[in-house]
Amino acid sequence: MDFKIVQVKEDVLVENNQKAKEVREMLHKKHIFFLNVMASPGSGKTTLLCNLINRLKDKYKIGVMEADIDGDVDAERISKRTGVKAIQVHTSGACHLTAQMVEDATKSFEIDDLDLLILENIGNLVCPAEFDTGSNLNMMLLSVPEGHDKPLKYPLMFQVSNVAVITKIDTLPVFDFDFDKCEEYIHRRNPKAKVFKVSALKDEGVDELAKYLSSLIDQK
Ligand SMILES: Nc1nc2c(ncn2[C@@H]2O[C@H](COP(=O)(O)OP(=O)(O)O)[C@@H](O)[C@H]2O)c(=O)[nH]1
Ligand SMILES: [Mg+2]
Ligand SMILES: [Zn+2]
Repeated sequence: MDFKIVQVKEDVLVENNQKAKEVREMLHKKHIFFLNVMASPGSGKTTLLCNLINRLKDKYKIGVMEADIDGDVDAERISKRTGVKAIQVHTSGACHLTAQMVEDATKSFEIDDLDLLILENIGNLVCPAEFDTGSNLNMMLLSVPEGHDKPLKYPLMFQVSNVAVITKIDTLPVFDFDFDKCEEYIHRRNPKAKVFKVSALKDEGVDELAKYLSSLIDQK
């Protein structure tokens, strides 16, 4: 019984990896950089994305996919605050996005016109890490209120993320968050991960992150 469940899950992941490869190749041919943003609910994904997009939108044509189980609030927030096209992708109950869902969603854009495609994945530190979306860069966010121990508890999320952004650093005075420990735990999972510290609300550290992303997008 248990073996059967494991086997089905493996098959699903193999199929998803294949589709992710196709998505990556399709976007590569069109010179589109695809950024996948993952984190828990409320860690500041949409707020940071609005701030980043406003810094990048003059240089790049950007499209945003907002994934949620239900509701359109984040796509509306992005469109209102940045003016870029944002679409809402509903997962019909699923707590992660598959590469097939990404491929379907890209059809809502004039895809050939884009330089940068951004996905705000479902708020969840577990299964989005298992499902390759076809992205060029996985950027995960960990907010100060969540605590510095999260890389110890959610190893795969930190392992598959090229960039870890510690968000809401303006709240440091009221939390016992230890940056050095956090960075050490992140690097235990992925020694190559780049770590940034930002407050999207107070506009701290976002410029540095935008410049780093820009340097990667320019290489496409
Ligand atoms: N203090 C502080 N709050 C923030 C910051 N970024 C986001 N928030 C707040 O955190 C809450 C969740 O933010 P949101 O961007 O919707 O998170 P998401 O669910 O990950 O997309 C909102 O009330 C934001 O105003 C930040 O840098 N500092
Ligand atoms: Mg959001
Ligand atoms: Zn899931």
